[in-house]
Amino acid sequence: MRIAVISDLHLGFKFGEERGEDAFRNANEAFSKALEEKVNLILLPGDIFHDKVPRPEIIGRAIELFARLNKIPKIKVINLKSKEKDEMLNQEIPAIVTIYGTHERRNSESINPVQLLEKAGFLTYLHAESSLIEIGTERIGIHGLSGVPDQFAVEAMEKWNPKPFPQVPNVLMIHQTFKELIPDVKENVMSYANLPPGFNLFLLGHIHWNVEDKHPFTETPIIVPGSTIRTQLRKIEAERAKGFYIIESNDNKINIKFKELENVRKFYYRDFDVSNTKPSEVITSVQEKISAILKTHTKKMNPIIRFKLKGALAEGFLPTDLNFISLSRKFSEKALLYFDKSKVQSSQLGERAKLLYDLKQKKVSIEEIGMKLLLENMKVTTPKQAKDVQEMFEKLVEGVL
Ligand SMILES: [Mn+2]
Repeated sequence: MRIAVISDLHLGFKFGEERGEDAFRNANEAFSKALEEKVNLILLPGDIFHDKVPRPEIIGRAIELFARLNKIPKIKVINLKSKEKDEMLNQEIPAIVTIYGTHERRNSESINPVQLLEKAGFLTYLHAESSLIEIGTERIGIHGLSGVPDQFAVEAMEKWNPKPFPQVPNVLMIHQTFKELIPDVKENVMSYANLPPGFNLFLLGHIHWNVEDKHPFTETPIIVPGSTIRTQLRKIEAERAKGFYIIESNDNKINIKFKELENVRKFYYRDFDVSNTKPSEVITSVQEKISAILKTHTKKMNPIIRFKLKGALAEGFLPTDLNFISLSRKFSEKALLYFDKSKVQSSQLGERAKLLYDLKQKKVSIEEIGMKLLLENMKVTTPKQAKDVQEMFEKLVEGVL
């Protein structure tokens, strides 16, 4: 049997903005390619939607998309198991099996958008459930744990404790943070070691870049298709292609291949060192870099260009002096520009610049700054004058004068 694994479609991401079509366009391309590949089953490891309560416009578009998949013949669920139940169903279901992700999870009394698509008959979702699926003469075990808050993921997996179905290939889908994939995460999250034994393949949603890995003990393949759309604009997202997987399972042997999406908006990521540079020089240099990128950019769709700026600006300048508004305007017809200034520092600041900087960082109150500037400008020389000015200022602040 042939299975497509498509993850993190994020339908509705930036809806109504220039990038608003990207999620739908990419999902559409992935679905078209999956249909061309004549897959028997599509697995979606979470985050079909970007929002847990999507607007009807987005749900409508999602329905149009999923209706295209009705062409795939129905499959049969033979057995459905969880902690609470073990049902022999022998029932036909759509050939789309999913879990819901972190972006879709709602409280247990509410209906999330993936459950809505299930009610509409487009797909089946699993939450701490194992399904024995039959397609033609072949069978496969599909096990799924929908997204849970990361701090409860280990516990949820232990409680569920899924067991592979005997004599068939078994695939487990999960949508969580793994410390092997996001090492800088602080909370106690899942690790590969928490994945249960006896499975042939692990399919991970949630991580937005493509990764192929192996379980450290069992060598079971761990596949992260990555999202079909770039949302976080991390450097790694610029380096990895967007796409999905085709899995072929024959006589317990599993063969995987990555299928790249071709019509994806290009994303360029640039590190930029601003050390000892004046803001005006930074702007000029960034502008040249944007022009150079655009010269080589041949695709019709405007690219995303993100600059990660770091270092200490020339003396006397503040990160806030770096203003890219005019650049964004200049290139607004040609590119989507993003500037990350969070790692820009100031070298020894002048006294006044430091005050303003501290104010912007909310380290000092506006009253403290006002007082300091007033004392400077009134050319106060004696402590008596200073006291008078201070009293007057305090009265002004309190609205007494
Ligand atoms: Mn996601």
